[in-house]
Amino acid sequence: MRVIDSHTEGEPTRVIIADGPDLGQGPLSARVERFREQHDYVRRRLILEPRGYDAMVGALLCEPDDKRCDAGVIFFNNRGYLGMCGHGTIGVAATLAYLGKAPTDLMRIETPVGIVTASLHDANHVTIENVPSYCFRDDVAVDVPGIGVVRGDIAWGGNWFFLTNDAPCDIRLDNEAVLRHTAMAIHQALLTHGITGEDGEEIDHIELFGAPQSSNADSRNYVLCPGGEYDRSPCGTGTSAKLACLAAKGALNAGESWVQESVIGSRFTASYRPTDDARIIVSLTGRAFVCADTQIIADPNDPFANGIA
Ligand code: PYC
Repeated sequence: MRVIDSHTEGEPTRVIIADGPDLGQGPLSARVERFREQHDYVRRRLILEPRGYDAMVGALLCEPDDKRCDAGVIFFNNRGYLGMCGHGTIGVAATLAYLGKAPTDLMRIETPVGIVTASLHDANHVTIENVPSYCFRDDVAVDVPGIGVVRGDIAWGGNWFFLTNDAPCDIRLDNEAVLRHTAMAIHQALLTHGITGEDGEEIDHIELFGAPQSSNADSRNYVLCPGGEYDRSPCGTGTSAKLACLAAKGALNAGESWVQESVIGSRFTASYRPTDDARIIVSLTGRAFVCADTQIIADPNDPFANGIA
């Protein structure tokens, strides 16, 4: 397999551009199931050590089912498969630009949870428009063992998020161990108490907010992803979920700009427009940089060819 690695505001994306698994045709949601059942070793080979590492997100480009789209994409990580991935979509756009294959106008990309668009301003700056986002429940109290009651909102931004301002410390990289412990405990408490997204879906991303460190940002976040790693970028789907909650509370108007800082200080600039059915479409801009163009080798005698499980 040939893969191109990039990072979007610090968060890695590994795009398979040749010799990936053939998942056939049909809806992307069905193709994800085929990936999971028949080719999961590809996910493990690319993402787990020794060829990958836990923060990495993979992307398989495929034929779209919806012929209005330029491409389809399935995102995956160290735990499994993601509905959408904002930083990953920016990484895919920068990768296509590196390969000289990016459409000059708007790219329409099909994901298992809906269609997104990406437009390149140059080789690195990309604006994406996400799937519709919404706040599902606000001000939910969760009793977290060892921490106490934590209050937050539940929102969809292409993945399910629990968003809380009850961070135990400043959102800084040198507090990462405490932030991770808190977010993991909240995730476990949500599971224990059966608190879910719509239709019983697992809330698998936890987002802690605090004050920004730069004067021209609005907020700083720490996002725990499924699989236990934190997002180095401000998380595209997490920023979308944040804007859905701000919009629901009347705290941000359509078209107003929101600058979301990540725990490492990188940033996305976002805004939204409303839809007819009380959801919002978030548009966000960030930078991605290609950092490797690699041939993945799996020696048949290598006991860790499919990752260290
Ligand atoms: O940017 O949406 C995102 C994302 C999800 C998981 C990691 N990054």
